[in-house]
Amino acid sequence: MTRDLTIAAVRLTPILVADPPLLNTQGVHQPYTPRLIVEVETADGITGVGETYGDAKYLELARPFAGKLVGRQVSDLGALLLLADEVAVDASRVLGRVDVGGLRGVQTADKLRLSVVSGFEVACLDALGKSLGLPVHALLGGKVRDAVEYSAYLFYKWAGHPEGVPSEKDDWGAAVDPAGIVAQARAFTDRYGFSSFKLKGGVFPPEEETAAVRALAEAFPGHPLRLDPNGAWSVETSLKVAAEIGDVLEYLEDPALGTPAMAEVAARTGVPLATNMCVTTFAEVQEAFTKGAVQVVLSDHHYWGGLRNTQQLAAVCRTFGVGVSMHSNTHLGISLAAMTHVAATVPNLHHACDSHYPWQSEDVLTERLTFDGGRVTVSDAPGLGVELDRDRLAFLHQRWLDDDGTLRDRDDAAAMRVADPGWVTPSVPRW
Ligand code: GKR
Ligand code: MG
Repeated sequence: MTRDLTIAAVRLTPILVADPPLLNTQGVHQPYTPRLIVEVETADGITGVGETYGDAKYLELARPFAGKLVGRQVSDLGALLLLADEVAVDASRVLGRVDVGGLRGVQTADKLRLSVVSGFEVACLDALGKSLGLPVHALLGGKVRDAVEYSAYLFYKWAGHPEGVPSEKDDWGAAVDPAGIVAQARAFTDRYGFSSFKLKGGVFPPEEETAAVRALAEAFPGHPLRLDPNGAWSVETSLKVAAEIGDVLEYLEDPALGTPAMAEVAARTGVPLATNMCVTTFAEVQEAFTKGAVQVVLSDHHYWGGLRNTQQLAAVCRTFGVGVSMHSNTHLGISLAAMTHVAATVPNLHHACDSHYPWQSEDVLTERLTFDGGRVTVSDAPGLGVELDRDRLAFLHQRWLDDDGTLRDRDDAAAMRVADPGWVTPSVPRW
């Protein structure tokens, strides 16, 4: 049977999804966060789905990019990156080191484009897989494992968003001290079977966060633990923390900001350092690897430009003897499926991947992905193996339409100012 893989239509649906009040060094997650759902439809009527950041600056790029795709083949994946170069980036959208959507290193025009491309690449792979009757992992060369392990992503957290702020309730409770973090870890284990734990730090003074890690080590002896303050510490503080809790850490994630500082920390401790902040593009690899600044790179297929670039990053890491795993920001099931497919193909994946998914009570899928023993089973169904729930998509899009604009650009500092009007994102290093 001849298939027509021509892209006949592309649909972009910005949505707002509920997010609990998770604390980080910038502030707190706002009650609803923007995501963009991408649909690519072939001339044969097959639809592939993708997901990426949904803030205005991404949407502004995604719209002209979508126009350029119509008439091309869903199999034309290599061209996506070249096509993206044709889409102009408004320079005023390119921020400095701290990106409002999270902490992902230096924000450049290229990175903005790559984050947009990733949503389209995943949608094209999904459509291609469905057309050919092959799972996405097969299109990427085939899986080397049947399930992908994820870590419990622990956050300091309030019980709820500030009084009077429209939000969805969650049943995780508050976690603002070691006991709260251990209780949260237990809930993650009970609900999903996770056995490795990452704590988002940079929120409280380092001694409180090291106490939380110690408490986790006592509650879960021998389990892999990580602490990630998003570059909030000086080199000396990073070294102090490494000396205090290095014996129970699998790795310390972005303790200090930038490659030179990370290299200094790495030179003076035996605790492995991981990053999703100082190696976020291929251009940043050389300096970081030759200086020995990082021992594990946490790829994020969104800002690395998709699943194929993630595989290339894994090969570069393998070449240099650097570990690779996966970073996550707030995301839904389409992205979790995409992460799982690519992770399944990476031979040198030796650390559980990060995922925010358990924090997301809402999704756009007919069936949520599940964690069993902390793992997501790699789907062998055609494409990503997920199905869009159009009613949910419409509902979450309506929320986006109804928003007066305040939530459409994620801003954790602004969300924190609702509770603490004097809040400004601290300059780093904070401690
Ligand atoms: O969602 O608050 C958050 C995280 O801090 C996120 O923004 C980071 O990008 O999860 C990320 C990380 O590992 O640095
Ligand atoms: Mg991180």
